[in-house]
Amino acid sequence: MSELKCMLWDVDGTLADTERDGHRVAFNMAFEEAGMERRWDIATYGELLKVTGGKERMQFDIERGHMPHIPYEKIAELHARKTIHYQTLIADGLIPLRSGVLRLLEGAYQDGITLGVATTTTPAALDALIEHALGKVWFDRFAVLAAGDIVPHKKPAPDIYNYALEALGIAAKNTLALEDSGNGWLSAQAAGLKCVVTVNGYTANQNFDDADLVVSEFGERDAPAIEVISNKHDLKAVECVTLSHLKQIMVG
Ligand code: XBP
Ligand code: MG
Repeated sequence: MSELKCMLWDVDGTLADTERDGHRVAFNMAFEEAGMERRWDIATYGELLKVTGGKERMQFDIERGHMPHIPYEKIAELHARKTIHYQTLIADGLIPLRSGVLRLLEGAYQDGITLGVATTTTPAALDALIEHALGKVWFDRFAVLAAGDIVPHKKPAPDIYNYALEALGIAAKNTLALEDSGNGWLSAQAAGLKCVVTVNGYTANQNFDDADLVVSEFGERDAPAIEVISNKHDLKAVECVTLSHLKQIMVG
């Protein structure tokens, strides 16, 4: 039985649906700008999401022969341009937060729960989303922003969660992860965290066996009820995910 002291949030797919209309579009803009023919359509990008990290994703596409070979420095350059395009898309307000995200974040913050981010995404991309979708005040409200290349191995390895826990000095048993993908769930699980999964179009058919709660959305009180996909702790009345539900998961 453990108290909920900390929530670590994944970013892409969890805070907002950034992949299909954000990151994917930005990669294609960078490919076009560099005079490359490769484009990642919606279905192809879904396959490529099994590889976490944008640079790693390009490297994978090259290695399987779907993009011409380019040296790693060129991949990093392309990725830097992609990040600039992504920042512009986010600054234009194209990607809203998912339902219930702000409600849960604000409720947890008011309740004194430590909040942090644990993501594979590049810090500059994370900053853009915080500034334009959440609001600048959240730069001070998150106690740790763990992102990108600061750890040797990206999700599904546990490194980014372990990094955030160590930075905060908070035990895994008091921390809940919020994720949207199979790779994210594996990462949180390997770090010893309980985990709530909110699926999306790209992740709905992935494997979340033994996750603590799997839902279609966090949802809102005054909106139609969410779909509960799995409910390990037998929580009652999950019409939307509340802070009370998250606390019950930790003691369950
Ligand atoms: C997100 C990722 C990232 C983004 C693109 O995974 O894998 O690579 O797709 O961001 P998660 P970058 O949500 O599990 O953290 O291009 O900045 O890597
Ligand atoms: Mg994610």
